[in-house]
Amino acid sequence: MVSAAPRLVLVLGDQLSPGIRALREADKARDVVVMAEVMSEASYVPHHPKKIAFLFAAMRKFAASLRADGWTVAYTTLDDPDNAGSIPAELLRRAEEHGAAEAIATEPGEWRLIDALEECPLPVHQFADDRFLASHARFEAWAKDRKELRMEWFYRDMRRETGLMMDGDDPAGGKWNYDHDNRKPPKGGMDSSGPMRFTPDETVEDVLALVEDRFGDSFGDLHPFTLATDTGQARRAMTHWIKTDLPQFGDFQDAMLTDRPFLHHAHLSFYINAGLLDPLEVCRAVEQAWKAGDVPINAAEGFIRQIIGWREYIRGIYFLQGPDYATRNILRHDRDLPAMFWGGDTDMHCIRQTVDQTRQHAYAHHIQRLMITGNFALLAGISPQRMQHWYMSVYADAYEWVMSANVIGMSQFADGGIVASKPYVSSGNYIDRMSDYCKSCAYSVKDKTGETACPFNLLYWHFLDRHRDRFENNHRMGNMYRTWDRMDDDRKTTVLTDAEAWLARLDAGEAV
Ligand code: FAD
Ligand code: DLZ
Ligand code: SF4
Repeated sequence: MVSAAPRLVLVLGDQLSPGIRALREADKARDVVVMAEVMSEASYVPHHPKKIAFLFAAMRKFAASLRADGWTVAYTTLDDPDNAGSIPAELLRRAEEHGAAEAIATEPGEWRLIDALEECPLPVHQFADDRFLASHARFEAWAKDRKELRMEWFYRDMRRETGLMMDGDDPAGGKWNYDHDNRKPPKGGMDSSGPMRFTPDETVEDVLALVEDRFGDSFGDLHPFTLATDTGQARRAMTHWIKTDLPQFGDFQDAMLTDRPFLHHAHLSFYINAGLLDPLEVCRAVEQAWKAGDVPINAAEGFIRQIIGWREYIRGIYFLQGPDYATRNILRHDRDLPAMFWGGDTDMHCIRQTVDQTRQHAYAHHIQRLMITGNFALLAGISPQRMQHWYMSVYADAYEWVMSANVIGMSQFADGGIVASKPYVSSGNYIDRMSDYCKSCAYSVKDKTGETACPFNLLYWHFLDRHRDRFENNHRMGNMYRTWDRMDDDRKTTVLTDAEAWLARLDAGEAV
């Protein structure tokens, strides 16, 4: 009997889950899994070297585990002389090598790559990525006919559908959302040992040498490299975090401290997004810790909401809104990204801390991304597309499906309010309340005008003033405009003049 030609089974660098759809659809005895380290993916933005090393090491280990499980795997390393340079080109090369006439894949998380697979001369069937709770159709059905796409309503549906922290039809503890308890400022003596660290094995060492050689000049420290690079390690990291930090996660979710990049955050997004951890598995483990009485309800609910609420919702918006979403810029902000985002000198301690940690760890926690770098960019009028490019480049958990609605929508309000009902902007007061940054800053958070005034204070009013037409009737911003309107005219003029002068220095490339 003549055996049928093999199909190629594409597994991308962020699809490292043994149960991924394309593998479930494939025939282990006949088909060939294709995995490839390619320059097109490694350089479409200047990724942080830690991100590249993390993904390549995890890809190599995943390929080894598939082989051990009986799959035929055609794996291409970046330095393979035959490497064709892109995912479609690698598929074509492998098709010729194995006599395959078609390929199957799990839908990638970026329109860019979905389109590239559609245009590939080899037919590639893309199956839905069912590692997410809400399919595209499910999210569309939820969004249809709604005037406002607020995350909270979507989240409640996901609670009901998963049964997570539910008491019959009601939320456990009687409330859907305990966010109110999750905004405590940092307190003295707060400590955490941080995420679990892993010593690089031989596979990781090989990848580190390659990445050092090819991407050593990009922004970001490759060493020390202590990330988990397989599911076993990622599960140990998760269990460690649930035991050591989850109990405090809720209370101090919004807090920021100098030289404490992780505080009580999970540091699990790298692993979940690459497929090493299943999001529902993480949520069930958290629910279990709460049921066992080891974790307070505000911590468990707060974390589960981030995963089945925010993470799913953010992806839903990206696919619902379509490929042009990432190009939106409703506020017409067009300022260049200042050098301080790439490590250039600045007197702003909060920015310096966030950028330094990002350089070291390819990580910053949510409030640093939203209320330090994001808040600053929005107030200063930096182009949202340049911001998205920066965030995509520097964070190891960044893929467009999760970055776009966070940056364009939540952080920069560039989608006109689909994700956020009002812009996430604040003066220095918020940062002072939620961190210890201002104590070590060259600027004074108490000063509202003058050379030493905190730039967030100046730019906050500048933002409100220049976007008055758009925001003054937003009922959540009325108080802000009333405060501004109560200031006497001379003071307003001084604030705006000082803000303009500060922005001029920024534009001139001064280390402000
Ligand atoms: P924790 O604070 O411990 O949160 C738990 C988990 O919830 C995270 O691991 C993550 O999987 C999920 N989560 C929480 N908030 C979000 C959210 N808004 N969107 C999606 N998932 C969420 N997250 C990414 O995974 N990739 C990104 O590229 C990304 N870019 C962001 C850009 C901006 C401007 C902002 C404001 C947020 C961004 N986030 C992104 C969301 C969030 O900041 C990170 O998920 C989080 O900091 C990861 O760290 P952690 O694992 O310690 O998370
Ligand atoms: C991010 C990334 C990088 C840096 N390199 C590769 C790669 O060489 N091969 C690969 O299959 N995937 C890589 N990835 C992940 C892809 O960019 C990701 O699959 C798409 O962005 C879709 O989410
Ligand atoms: Fe940041 Fe202003 Fe505080 Fe300095 S004073 S750390 S610039 S908020």
